[in-house]
Amino acid sequence: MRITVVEGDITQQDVDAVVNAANRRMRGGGGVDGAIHAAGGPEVLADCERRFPRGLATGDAGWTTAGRMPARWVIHVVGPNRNAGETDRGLLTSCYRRALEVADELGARSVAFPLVSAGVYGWPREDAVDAALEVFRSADTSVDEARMVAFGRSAYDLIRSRLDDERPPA
Ligand code: AR6
Repeated sequence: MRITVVEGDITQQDVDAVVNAANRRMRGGGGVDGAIHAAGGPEVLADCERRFPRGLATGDAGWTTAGRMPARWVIHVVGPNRNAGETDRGLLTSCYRRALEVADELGARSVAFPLVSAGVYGWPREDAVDAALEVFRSADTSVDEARMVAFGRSAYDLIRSRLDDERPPA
């Protein structure tokens, strides 16, 4: 699996699936969740209500339509809310692992990821990047491209530097 990095808005990515940093209620919210529901339109919320009547557990993933976005599916994950005392890093790596499993079930080959939990949920950004990279590096999946979408220049530079750090010298 190739790991790529772009700076931009996840809702505009031309990939099979975009990952949403949702919450347990699965009825939309702020941050990337708000942007995905706004760009995808009301079909995304309607599909959330249909597929997740009782919401989703922290660390888990599930899919809906992407509505009006270029992608075909949204893979929703619920990251740990560090600000509410959810400090178990395994819950964060679980989001990425489960997202790739759902992508494989769907047959999605390209998947765009935000930095789950690194916004409102307060996970330190550098460790949020490393958690994603750890899972991507060791994943057994049919996904060809994991695209990390950096929201802003400083996130882009951080992800690039963590990626380059991990690469052994030639
Ligand atoms: N494209 C890519 N990345 C984005 C975008 C975007 N359009 N918008 C924000 N980010 P957050 P969380 C980045 O807060 O910490 C919501 O209210 C952002 O810079 O969206 O998992 C949900 O409903 C940050 O790096 O998600 C939940 O209640 C990253 O996406 C809660 O927030 C994640 O920030 C989830 O909090």
